[in-house]
Amino acid sequence: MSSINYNERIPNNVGLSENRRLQRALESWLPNYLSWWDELGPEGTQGYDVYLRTAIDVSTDGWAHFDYVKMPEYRWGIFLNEPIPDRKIGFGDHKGEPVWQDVPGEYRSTLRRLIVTQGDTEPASVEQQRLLGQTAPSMYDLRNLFQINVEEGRHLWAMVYLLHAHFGRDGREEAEMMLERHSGDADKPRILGAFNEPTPEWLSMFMFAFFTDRDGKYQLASLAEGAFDPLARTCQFMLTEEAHHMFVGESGVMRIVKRTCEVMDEIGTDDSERVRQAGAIDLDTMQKWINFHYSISLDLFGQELSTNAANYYTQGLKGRFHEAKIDDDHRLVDYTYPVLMVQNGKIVEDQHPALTSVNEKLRQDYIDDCQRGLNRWNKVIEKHGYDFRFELPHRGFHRAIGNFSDTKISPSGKVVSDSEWTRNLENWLPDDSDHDFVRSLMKPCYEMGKIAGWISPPTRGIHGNPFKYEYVKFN
Ligand code: BYC
Repeated sequence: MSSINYNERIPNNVGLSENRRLQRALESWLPNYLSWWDELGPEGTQGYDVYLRTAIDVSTDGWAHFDYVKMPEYRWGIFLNEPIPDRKIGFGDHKGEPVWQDVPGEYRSTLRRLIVTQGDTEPASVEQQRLLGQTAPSMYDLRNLFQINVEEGRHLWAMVYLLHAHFGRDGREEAEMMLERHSGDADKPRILGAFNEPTPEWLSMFMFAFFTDRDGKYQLASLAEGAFDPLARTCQFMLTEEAHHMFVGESGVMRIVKRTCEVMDEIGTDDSERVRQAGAIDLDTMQKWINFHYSISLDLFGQELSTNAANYYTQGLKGRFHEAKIDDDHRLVDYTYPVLMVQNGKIVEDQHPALTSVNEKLRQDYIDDCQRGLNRWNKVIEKHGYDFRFELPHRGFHRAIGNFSDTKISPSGKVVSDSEWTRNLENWLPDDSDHDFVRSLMKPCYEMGKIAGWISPPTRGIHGNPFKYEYVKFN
């Protein structure tokens, strides 16, 4: 492991300067990346100086260095966590063997595919969020958006490095394709469904950061368990950055809830229409956003029963969340797992081989984590004395992938007819008028220390600074 060399064009702790060929290949990808950032990164922000955290070291304090940076000049680098000496494979057929530093030939295409799928989501999210810089509710939020954007860009670098370093010519071609597919593009869309949905306003931004980034946490944690050590170490490092993205999501929604409750207190009613007239986002509307973002994020875990997932596990490529903490044989050949299915118009629970159910197990871990966040939001409502509580819809609601994709399920988990679905849709998911309303609130508020009326300020600022701080210099 070499230390980070910041004088290089591409800062890294992978000894890039000792591998001229790889260094040249990545340096020739850099201008393509920068023109992609220019074209599809945050719109109109090239000259802004942003108070950003940049990784300068992978040690606990070294990755949190703060300074003003113009985003196109951000030091997108390649950072892997330190190797764990004598690390052994923790699950599957190769359990107990040393981890791999190179890609075994027989798993090459599967690993490449996993890395490409992971990598594809990173620039996708930047594309989805590219217009949000025009309507942030405060300078603090604007800065957080840009922090997330540059880190997603760095996560793309992380995957592109692996492709270049370990997959030869087809890896380089895949790296090119990462910049050719675009979110929502009819001809060349991003690979996974949720990454082709627009993120047109800040309620969606916070929900995306809470629900969809959290899928990132669980997928990265599963890949971090894997036998291919460079991927595992890369994912470990990405997870440290991911935590801040989820914080932005959870605290963002929390601040909206708080503001809404304050407005309800002020006007003396929780009537949705009145709340909207008072310029806040009513809780019913927020529930619809939860229903949407949660359900499309559930799809990101793949099918409940997946031979792909079973193979990834058996081959040691992708484990379960916190694999080592689970008390079983880590091979799963003789285990079963409960999975919900639709049979004869009813939802029933069946036991299935645990191996083919690993996607579902991961989804369950994710659901439990989401529920904890909702409980925290609900506490705010409870504190203000209102009866309303947010709920996660049933896992079968509004699904496009897996067991429920052909059946209409209500948020409460009832199988419903097509006509019942259509009749209730406007109560369950955002419709045009909801979108119009939320968009109507989106006015930029960029005066230092000021904030839009539909969200409350954060309890603290960034890196010990107050909320009233010049987080972005517009120049
Ligand atoms: N959309 O056997 P199955 C993040 C496809 S987010 C479209 O269940 P598998 C981030 C599937 O590809 C984390 N297609 O699949 C967050 C397969 O295709 P083929 C991203 C889908 O492989 C915010 C077929 O359906 N990381 O980091 O077990 C901001 C059969 O499905 C979808 C990863 O995803 C879908 N939603 O599971 C920035 C980790 N779901 O074989 C970043 C890497 C499934 O028929 N990826 N399909 O052509 C994986 O581990 C797996 O590919 C999946 C799918 C878990 C996604």
